[in-house]
Amino acid sequence: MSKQDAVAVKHVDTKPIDGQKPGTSGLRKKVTVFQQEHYLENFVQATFDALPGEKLSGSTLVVSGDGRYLTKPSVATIVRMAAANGVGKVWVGRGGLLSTPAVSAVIRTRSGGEAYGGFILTASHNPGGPHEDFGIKYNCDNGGPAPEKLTNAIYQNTTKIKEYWIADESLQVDLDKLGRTQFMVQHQDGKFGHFAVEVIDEVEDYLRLLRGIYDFNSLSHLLRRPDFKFTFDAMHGVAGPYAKRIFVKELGAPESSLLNCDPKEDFGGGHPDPNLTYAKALVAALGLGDKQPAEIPQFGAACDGDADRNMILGSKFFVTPSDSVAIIAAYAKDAIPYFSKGLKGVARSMPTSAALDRVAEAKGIKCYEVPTGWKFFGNLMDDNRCSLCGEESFGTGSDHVREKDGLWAVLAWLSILAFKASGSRKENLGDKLAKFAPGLHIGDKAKDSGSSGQLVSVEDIVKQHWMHYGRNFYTRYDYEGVESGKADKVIKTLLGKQGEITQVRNFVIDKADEFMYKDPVDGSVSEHQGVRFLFSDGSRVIFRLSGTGSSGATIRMYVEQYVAPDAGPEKLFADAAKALQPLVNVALTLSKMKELTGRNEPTVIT
Ligand code: VG1
Ligand code: CO
Repeated sequence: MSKQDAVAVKHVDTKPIDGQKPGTSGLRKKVTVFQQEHYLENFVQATFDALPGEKLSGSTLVVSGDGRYLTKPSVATIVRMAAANGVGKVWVGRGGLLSTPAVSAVIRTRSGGEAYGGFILTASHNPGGPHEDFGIKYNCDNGGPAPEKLTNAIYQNTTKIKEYWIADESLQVDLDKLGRTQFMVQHQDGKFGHFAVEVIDEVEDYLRLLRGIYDFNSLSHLLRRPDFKFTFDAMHGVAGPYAKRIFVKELGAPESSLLNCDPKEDFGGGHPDPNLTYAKALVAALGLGDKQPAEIPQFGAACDGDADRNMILGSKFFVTPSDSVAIIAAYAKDAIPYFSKGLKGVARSMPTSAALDRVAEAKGIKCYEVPTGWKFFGNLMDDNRCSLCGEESFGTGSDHVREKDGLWAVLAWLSILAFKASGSRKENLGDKLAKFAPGLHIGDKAKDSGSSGQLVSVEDIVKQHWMHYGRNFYTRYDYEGVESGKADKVIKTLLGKQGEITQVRNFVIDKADEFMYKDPVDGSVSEHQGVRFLFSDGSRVIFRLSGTGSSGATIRMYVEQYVAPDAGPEKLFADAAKALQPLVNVALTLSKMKELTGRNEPTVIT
C-alpha cells in the first residue's frame, strides 16, 4: 500500500448520550437505541480513551459478535475506528462471527496471545432483530470481560465525550472471505501508519484449545456409538458453526443431531436463552414437552446466542446449572484430561446453589463465592486460585478461557458420560443407590468393559451425586419488564425487613444482609450485590435486579433448600417445585412481590 492510497482519518464532533453504563456484561440496549447517530461510536471511542495509549498504539484487537442484527455494520464501524485510533491489526471471525468464549480463546492463544483485547458484539441470551436487543462489551488481554474499574472509566468517558476518530469509508473488507487486507492510514496529524484486517476461521483457535482439554478419541467413540443418541440446539445463535465443526466433523456425530445450527440475525424469532421455557425444540426432543417423541436421545444440550451459556438435559430429565457445575467438579479429575492433576479451587456466583461447595469440601479445595457476572472469576483464575466455576444462570466454565463456555460444558458432560461408560469409577455408588432404590438402573455396575461399556444415564449420574453429596433444591423466578420504581420498592422493602424480622412461618432467619464482595486478589470491593436471607436450616432466598436487560427492570428471586443424603431417596428425588413451594411462599411474603409489582406469576421459572 502506498501513501497515495492511504485512507484518511476523520474527526467527528459528538456529545454525550445518556445511559451508556455497562451492566452485568457490557452495554445492552434496543437496536433502535444503537441506531441513533454516534451511539456506537461514542461508546467505542470512550473505550479507546479508557485504555492506555501506548498499549493501544500498534496493538492487535479482536472484533466480532454473535451474528445478531447490526453485527456486520458494527464490526465495520469498529474496524474503521480502530484504524483511526492507532490500532495495528484487527482479527475478525469469518462473517463477523465469533462466540464469546472463542473471542476469549483468540485473545489468549492466537499467535501466542498477541491480541491486546477485543470487542464482542452481543446481547447474549436476549432476543435479536430490528426491534430487539444489541450489545457491546470490551474484553482485556487476559481474554476476560473488562473489570469494573475499566467499565466505570468507559462510562465516565461517555459522559464527557466531545469527539471521535474514524477512518474513511473506503476502509472496507469482505468479512466472508478469509485472509488479510493491508491498509495505509493517514492520521489527523499527517502521519502515516500501517493497518491490517485479518478475517480468521471462527472455529480454529477455539478448537485447538479444546483439543488440549478433552480426550477427543473417547468423545468420538461415544458419539459414534449406535446406541447413543445426542441432540444439540444452537438456538440459531453463533454456536451453530462450532457445533457443526466439533460435534459432526471432528467427533463424528450425525448431522441429524443438530437443531437450529444456522446463525440468524433474529435467532429465528426466538429468545436464544437455553432454559426449559425458551429452548422449545430441545425440550420437546428430550421428552420434556407435552408430546412424547418416538425416540428420545440420552443427552441433549443447548447454548445461548453467543454460545457462552449451556443447558444440559438427559432423557426426560433437566440438570440444574448449579448441579451441573458441582457434578463436573466431582468428576473433573477422572473424566477430563485437562484436570488430571485435580482442581486448584472452584468458584460460583453468590446466588448459585451451594452444591459446588459440598464437592469442594469433600475434595479439600477452596470454593469462592463472587457476585453475579463472569468478570469476577477472572482475577481468581489469573491468580491460579480457581480452575472451574459456574453460575445458576446456565453458565459454566474453566480457566482455559476467561468467559463461560457453552460448548466446553457440553463436552465436559459428554466426557463424564464416556468415563461412566468406561466403568472405571472406583467408588461404587451404584451399589449404594441399589440399596435405597432397587428399581433404578445403574450402569457403572458394568465394570471393566472399556469405553464401550454400558451407558449410564444423565439422570442416574445426577441421582448418584445427590445420594453422595445431598441435594440443593433450587429455583429462580424472574419477573421481567417490571416498572423500575416498583422494582426498587421491592428491594427497599426487603432491606427494610432485614434486622426487623427473625422468623417467617417455620423458617428461622440466621442472617440477613446485602451481599458485598472484596476481591481477594486486588482488594477491590463490590457492594449491593443482592439481598440475602439465610435460614437456620441452610436454606436461602435471594433477590437482585438484573443488570442485563435493555429496558425496564427484571427482579430475580432465587430460592434454595438443602436435603442431606441420609434423608433417603424419597426426599432426595422429590419434585423440585413441590419441595420448594413453602420456601417460595416465604420469599413472596418477604418481598410483597404481588402487592408491590401487581404480578401474580413470574415471567420465567428456571
Ligand atoms: C445475567 C445472569 C448472570 C450472567 C449474566 C450474563 O445477569 O444472572 O449470571 O452472568 O446474565 O450472561 P443479570 O444481571 O441479568 O442477572 V450472558 O450469557 O447474558 O452474557
Ligand atoms: Co451469553
